Amino acid sequence: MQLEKHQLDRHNDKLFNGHQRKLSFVQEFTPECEAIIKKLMAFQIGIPSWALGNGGTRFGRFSGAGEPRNLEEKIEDVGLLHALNRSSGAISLHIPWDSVADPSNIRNLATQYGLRFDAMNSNTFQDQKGQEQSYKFGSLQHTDKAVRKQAIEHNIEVIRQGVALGSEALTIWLADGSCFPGQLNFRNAFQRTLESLKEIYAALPAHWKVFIEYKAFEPNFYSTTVGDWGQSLLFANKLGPKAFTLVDLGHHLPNANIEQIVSLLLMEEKLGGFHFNDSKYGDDDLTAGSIKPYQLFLIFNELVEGMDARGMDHASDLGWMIDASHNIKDPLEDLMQSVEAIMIAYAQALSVDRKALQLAQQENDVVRAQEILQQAFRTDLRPLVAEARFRAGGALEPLSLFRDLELRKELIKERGRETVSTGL
Ligand SMILES: [Mn+2]
Repeated sequence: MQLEKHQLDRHNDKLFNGHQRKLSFVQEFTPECEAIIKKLMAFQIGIPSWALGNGGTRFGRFSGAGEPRNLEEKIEDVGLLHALNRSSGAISLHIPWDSVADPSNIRNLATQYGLRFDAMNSNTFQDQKGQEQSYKFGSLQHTDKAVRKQAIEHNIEVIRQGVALGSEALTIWLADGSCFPGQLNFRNAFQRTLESLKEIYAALPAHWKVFIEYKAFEPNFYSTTVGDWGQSLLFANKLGPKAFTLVDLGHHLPNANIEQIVSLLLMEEKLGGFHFNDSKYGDDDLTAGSIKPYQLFLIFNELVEGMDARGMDHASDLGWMIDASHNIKDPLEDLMQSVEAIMIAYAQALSVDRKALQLAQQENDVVRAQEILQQAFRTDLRPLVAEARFRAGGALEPLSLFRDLELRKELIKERGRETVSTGL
């Protein structure tokens, strides 16, 4: 399904005057408005192919309706999102769930929707039908060389498929670890994992990156072989300049200071990618900004500060992606909320008075430092985000347009009620 221009125009015309009034108010008090709008327009957030259907929990799955049934329909959904918000111009695939028989067709389809292929994701956390070796006791860390070999070859196959689609990065998240004390020799597991990663690294094309994602616990509950940013950084440093750490917001122990982690990884030139979501207890994979919007802002504050310190391009030098799952909301509506929350946090971080903050830090003026950050956080910059969307050809209010046009109903008409997304 494609959004028609007249549908967008009618929506924007109706809201235009109200939007203008809100925008001029913000412009009056935010000196850097134009620069912020330009940066917002350039900023694109990758949408994972597995977030377009209802994921459920390990207790059950309540199927949504009109879910995409194959990769083509997933691309169609991301295309629809992007047409609405103009900030979701990339899709991230998961192999083997999205294995492609004809990559050039898929590539053309994505181009039609203005989408590129973000990082490719491998999967050695579950066994596939007909697979020779089992990942029950790990993949790249496994004690049996044959299992490791199978997992290495899978990752190399993912790179091969990614090359055909024009992707330029591989994300490796390992479920490897142990569930009980004594099960694993930590050092040996680390070394075996490193040896396996080296073989995958050697297969990367020259301009590719590999992202090593860490996670504190789950599905293993005693130890995880890439359990935190320190372990990921160890791997990335040992592998070489194309290897980076990937931060997934939900993959930390409670109350971890993620903004500090981000700041130091940027300093070390080893922050590669980001997975946005939100959580209250663990890897809850909730809508970005739904639980801790201030933390999201503080993370962006460090991202902007750290990237500017290195002269990095905000839009292209890191891989930005959502990694959430949807249990009770319409996946497309949920993704629109996540993208909006990310854009607001980014806009607010861009509006921080950096010079004043540096001065306050230098003079140990703690009160002033807090005031500067909270001034940015408490200023409603939604009109700037809407203006960026509008100028890029999107909708002033994507969510209301999605509802007004009853787009989910249309998708159900096309695809049916009882659909299950591949991989879910
Ligand atoms: Mn993730």
